[in-house]
Amino acid sequence: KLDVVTIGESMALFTPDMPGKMRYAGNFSRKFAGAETNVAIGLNRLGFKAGWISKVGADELGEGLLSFVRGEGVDVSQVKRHDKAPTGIYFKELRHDQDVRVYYYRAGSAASTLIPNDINEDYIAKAKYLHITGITPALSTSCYETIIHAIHLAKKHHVKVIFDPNIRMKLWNEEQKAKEVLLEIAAKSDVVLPGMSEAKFLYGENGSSEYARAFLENGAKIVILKEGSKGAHYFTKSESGFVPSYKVDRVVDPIGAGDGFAAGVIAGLLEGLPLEKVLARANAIGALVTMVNGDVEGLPELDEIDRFMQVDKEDVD
Ligand code: KDG
Repeated sequence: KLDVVTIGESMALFTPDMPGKMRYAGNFSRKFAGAETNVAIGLNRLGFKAGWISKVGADELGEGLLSFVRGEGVDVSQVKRHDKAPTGIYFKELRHDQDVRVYYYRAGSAASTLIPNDINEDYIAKAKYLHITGITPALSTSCYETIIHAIHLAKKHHVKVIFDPNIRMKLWNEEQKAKEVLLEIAAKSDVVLPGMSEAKFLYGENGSSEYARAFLENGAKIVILKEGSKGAHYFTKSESGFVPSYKVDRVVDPIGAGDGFAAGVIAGLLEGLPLEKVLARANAIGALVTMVNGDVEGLPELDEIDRFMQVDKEDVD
């Protein structure tokens, strides 16, 4: 039985071995990543069972990706292979530690051909949470339909929906469409995890409590507003608070921190922790992910999180 099911595209990820402009890079490290599998892998490290619904190309990178995700303890029984469309690729350019860029080579990829029929109802029905990001509905119309269908199935079977808007403007053709779709999904979700800039994109310039009220009125039960390295706010109808994050001396690679954070939130909610504690741990995971190159390589186990939180406390004292 699964704790969490997630749906989306993962890709082969190439990172130049040296910082600087990628045009000069001759040597790359090949990794694998994608927001949804980042979360699933994060959950596995925390002791939970996650399953991933997707498509990969019937190609070498697809086989590598499948082995990798399976090797990280995620159930890949619902991942199909596409004969014609390839596995997507993305590049991560670390110009320097404050300037990290991504380049996608994923248009027409296998995962972008996902259709509602690819979803097995029983698979979703067995989970406690369905994790959705705003990346998948941006990939194609059929991906959007697949996400809406999956959410419908989750609701039918009382599976909670957790939504991370993960706005990637490079994937959307029109801002207005992005807003509409992301708000539609947020309205159907139990927990939403927007960053402050995402809240601003969706609702215009405002303060954190105004954003929270807007998301709660739109239908969410728990709103977690992320302020990156500063920390995160939580809001429900009856409680709210802010939980500061942890000090990171040198950010090596910030990409994937939000996914680590999301894995921490889901794990904490599954354990029934109070929101204050849920966010403290999610913040710690986010911080730990930024200290390591790669989206998932820095995802911690529980004992590593405890040690990190303890050291940070001693620093403050
Ligand atoms: O959150 C990290 C993701 O952005 C990264 O893994 C790549 O899935 C990816 C995407 O679509 O940007």
